[in-house]
Amino acid sequence: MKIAQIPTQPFAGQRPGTSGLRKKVTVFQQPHYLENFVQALFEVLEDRRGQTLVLGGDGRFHNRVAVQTILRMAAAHGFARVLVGQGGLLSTPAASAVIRKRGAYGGVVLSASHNPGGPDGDFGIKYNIGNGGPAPEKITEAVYARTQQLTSYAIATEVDDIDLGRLGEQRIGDLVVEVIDPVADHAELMQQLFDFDAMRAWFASGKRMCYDAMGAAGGPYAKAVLEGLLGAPAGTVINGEPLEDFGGHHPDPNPAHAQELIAIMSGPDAPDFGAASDGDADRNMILGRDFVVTPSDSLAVLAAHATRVPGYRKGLAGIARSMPTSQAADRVAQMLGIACHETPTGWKFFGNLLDAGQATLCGEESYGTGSNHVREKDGLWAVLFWLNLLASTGQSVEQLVRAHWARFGRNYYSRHDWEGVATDRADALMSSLRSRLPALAGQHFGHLLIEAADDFAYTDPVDGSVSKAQGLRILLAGGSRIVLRLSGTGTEGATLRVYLERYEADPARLDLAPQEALADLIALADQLAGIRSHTGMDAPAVIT
Ligand code: VG1
Ligand code: CO
Repeated sequence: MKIAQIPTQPFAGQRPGTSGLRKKVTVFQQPHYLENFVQALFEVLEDRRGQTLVLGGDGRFHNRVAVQTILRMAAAHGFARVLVGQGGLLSTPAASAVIRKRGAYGGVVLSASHNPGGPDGDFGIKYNIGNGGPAPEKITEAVYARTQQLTSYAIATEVDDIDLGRLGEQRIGDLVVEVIDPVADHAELMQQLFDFDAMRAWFASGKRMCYDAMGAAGGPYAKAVLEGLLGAPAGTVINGEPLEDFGGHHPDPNPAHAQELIAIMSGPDAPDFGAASDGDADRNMILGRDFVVTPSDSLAVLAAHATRVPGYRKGLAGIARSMPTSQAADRVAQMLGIACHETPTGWKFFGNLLDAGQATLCGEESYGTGSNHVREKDGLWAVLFWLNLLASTGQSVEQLVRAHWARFGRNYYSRHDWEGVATDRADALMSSLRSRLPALAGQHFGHLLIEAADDFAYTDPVDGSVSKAQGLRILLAGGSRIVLRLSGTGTEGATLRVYLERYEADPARLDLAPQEALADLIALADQLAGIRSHTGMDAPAVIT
């Protein structure tokens, strides 16, 4: 092996967003593009020498090429060992589990998550620290700053590719590359948390489920646990083979993109339980028979029933939710007498709360749910939590949710995504509304009263770091909210996310269609922000 110093020049725009650096595959295919980012990362990780790194991705197009490059760069930068998932595969929650279990220094996860894949799709890279969670902004900003100053990168040359199919140790010079089973550590962790006997009995009694892995990384994990350990019949997991282009689908588990599963769950022979996960298997969608559970409600239901599950028998230290996520979990926290923390969007903001023991369960409205078992959201974990509840209560998904609404009231919720907006128009919309926020408090719009309006800022209670401009909030009397923010994961133009929430306690009004229940707020959002006029669009591209 030789180590080459390859001359390079900075690329603009290598700043990680909500969850790592995401760009079109064609951007990553430019010579030196990935190498520059990895060089900047390794330079920032000053005490990396002699350490163990975890490496893997969601299996999308360009994954294998990128894995070989990063292995050669790890060899050139003094790492002692890299644990890489077989086939280059590691779901995001599995990478987190492996980092924690093996005491690794950190991990590199190659994923653009729920974004489409393939040669014309997206690719991404993110770094996770030793607690298994996404690098905090302090690190991602330092990496970005380095990318803007690079003149060369170091990489091992005159070496063979690692055989990613062969389990066990191989070498690049002094670097030991260990190809590991991507599923084993995560599956073992699941068995520590959930009542596998009860879930096995649930399947044995003839209950059925359908898990849509959407042609992405979640398939092997779901098959190993559901069809393997829990004895669910073969075929319980659909689209279970990870494909480089996800079969041409958009691997985003929501009712808009998981239409095959929605059709199965609303069909005449619908199984009892439906679930789906995204590209890197950290998101989850939960369905009952002809019944969709919102992610915000899912978090609240899991929190309310947590002590029924072995891993959470002792109760919860606290709950954390991202700011746009509905306040359903807050009501459960209040009932339990524990804190409900409100953080900016993105899992990295949960890390300190979890490490400090201030939160046990976390959730985001974007189909993300998780706990202190790892430091990422975890699709299969959420599905098993629900399955454990179905098995231990004997109730259906719909019964559990309706009982929850009857007890706590219902937080009607919807997110409207305006995709592909010209960046300058989206910025103009946000800055115009931002400048008018101070004047909104106290104003009436029909029967709606605005109590407060601000640009959400967060001070991390553990390390005191401050994150500003995390979303425009319009808070109305009675607990209703309108939130607007721009996506930090897209790769084309800007995506405006409009989050809408209304609380309803009247037992006679718990069964409305969400878009109707939220109609006043939807109209007010457009009136206040001028969404249609700014974007020139008639309707959001995706409603969840
Ligand atoms: C979106 C979601 C956010 C989530 C992030 C990463 O970010 O809104 O809740 O944490 O994706 O999820 P944004 O900035 O586009 O709104 V994943 O599964 O794409 O890693
Ligand atoms: Co994801």
